[in-house]
Formats: sequence, C-alpha cells, structure tokens
Amino acid sequence: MSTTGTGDTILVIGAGGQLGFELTHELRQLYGASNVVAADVRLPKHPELADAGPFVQLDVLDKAGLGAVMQRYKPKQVYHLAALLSATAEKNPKFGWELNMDGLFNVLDAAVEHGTGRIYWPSSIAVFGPNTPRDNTPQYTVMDPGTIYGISKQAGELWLDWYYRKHGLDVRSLRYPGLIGYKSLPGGGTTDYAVDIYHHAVHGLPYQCFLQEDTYLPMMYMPDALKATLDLMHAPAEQIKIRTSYNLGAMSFSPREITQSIQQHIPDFEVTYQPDSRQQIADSWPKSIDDSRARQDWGWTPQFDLGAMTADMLKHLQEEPQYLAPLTAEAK
Ligand code: AKB
Repeated sequence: MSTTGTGDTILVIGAGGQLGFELTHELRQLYGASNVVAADVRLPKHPELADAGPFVQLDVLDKAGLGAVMQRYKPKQVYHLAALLSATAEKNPKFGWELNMDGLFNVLDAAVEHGTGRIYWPSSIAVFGPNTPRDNTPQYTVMDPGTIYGISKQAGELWLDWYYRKHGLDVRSLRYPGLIGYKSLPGGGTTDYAVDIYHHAVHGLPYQCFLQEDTYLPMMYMPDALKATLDLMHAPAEQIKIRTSYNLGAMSFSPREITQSIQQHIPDFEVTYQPDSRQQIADSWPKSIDDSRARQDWGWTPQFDLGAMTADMLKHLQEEPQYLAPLTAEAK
C-alpha cells in the first residue's frame, strides 16, 4: 500500500515497539490508515502494522535511507520512537548512545531539511537521578541520570530545545513513566515487570519479579499515554511552553501493590521477588511525578488509576488471547 505523497502523511519511526504499535493504530484511526507510514528496523511482529497501512523497513541510523523515506512521503509530522531502553542500553552502552543520539540527530536534521511541521520524541523519568527529589519530582530540579538511556534522554531534551530555538522546529516531548498496555510488550526497560506480571497472572503462572516488593515507580496505562501524546501534538504551538520535555504522571505503585490489585481478580496469583541489576536503576528514579506544567499548559489529566488499569488489562488479555505473551511454566 502506498500513500498519496501529498505531504499530509505522518511517519512513525519505531512503529513496531511497545508505544509505536499502539500509537500507529491510533493515528491511523484519526488520520486514515493510508496517511500514517509505519517504519521499523524489523519486519512487524504484528501483521496489522503492515497490512492496515503503509510500512517501510528503516534503520534510523541509516541517514540516506531516512532521507529517501522523508523525500518519498514528505511527512507533516514525525514521531521518532526508536531507542534502546534503560536495562538494554546498560548492557550495550556504546550502541545505546549511538542509537539514541545519532538516531535523534538524523531525524532532527531530516526534519529541518524537508520542512517537517512537527516532531515528537519521547523522553523519560530516566532523566532524573539519585540526587533528584524522589517524591513528586518537579519539572525543574537536579538531573543527574546514572544510566546511558537517561543520559541520552537528558541530552536529547536539550537538543530538542536547541533545534526549536535555532531552526524553529516544532518539537514536542513527554517524560514518560513506565508504560503498561496489553497489545504490545515492552523490551529492555526497568518498568517492564508491570506488564509481564499481568501476562503471567492470566496464564495462571507465578511471577518472579526483578524489583523489590516496595519499589515505587511512576507508571501509566497505555490509553493515557496515547491521549497525552496526541493532546500534546494537537495543542496550538503557543501553549507549548516547554521545548525540552514535560513531566507526565498518572499513578505510582510498588510490585506489592500491583500484585494485590491483580489478586482481587485472581486470588491465587503468586509473586516472588528476586531483584537484579534493574533494582539499582529503579532506586535512582522518581517515585512520583509533579506534572502540573502539563496540566496547566495544555490541559493534561489522566483517566486510569491502578484498579481501573488492572481490571482493563485482565479483561483484554483474557478476552483477546492473541495479545497474550506465549509463556511456559519455566518462563518466569
Ligand atoms: C524503561 O524502564 O527503561 C522505560 C522508561 C521508564 O523510560 N520504560
């Protein structure tokens, strides 16, 4: 399938990822499937991505390949989501830095060259570090990230602001908390336990959690993340007062609390705790987020708390087994 190439298109880079898959679906609902080009370095795990609209295989580090896609589709908006997340980037720091930074430069430069109207790039709570106030973390505070992912996100935020000031690029960004959705699995993050745990519960399997039971982290259900992203991208430019990235919050819970929330529906669900290297990352991140600037500037309000998310996640995973991760008793 191909688009008209009239310049009304939207390009989603990293469309096969946890957020990209759901965002592409949402954008196709809003703008028409043929106007939203999904791009990913890998062929899609979910056939829907390529069957429902245009798909291109693209490595964001391939500058010429990206230029050709930009030339062909002339997108009005680009969502650049391709990145290595916190835990994976710690295992492969050089590549994490290269993908997260050079990928961003390639997109920003291509957007300047091709006159792209609006760019979205996700930041993360990982921009904060061990000396940041952890409760209700303010928009502007100490930022001393300890992970390659966090360092790349912090640097990236400042580059966004620079491209906005020097090139007039309409760049917009959110500092996502951990994202939880039933349609696509995360990969390589510190907050991934909060997705994996639901899949185990629905399979009737026990779950071994890689964080301690009392580790609080900010989290968000996917419908809220999609709403925040689209609200930000649809807001008039004069309402976007922060061109680095906005703090964004919804809920905060610990592994013990999410377990209890699941046990209200599945009473015999069991969880054990075996913290690994991700514990140290989680301990350096905020427990909760002050997102008052997002609320004030463009009207952000989340809809889902832990109870509502658990009920919805379990319902969907039970009723739509195509989204259930294929787990076996050994796969904890
Ligand atoms: C991760 O855990 O690395 C991500 C994030 C919070 O940015 N989910």
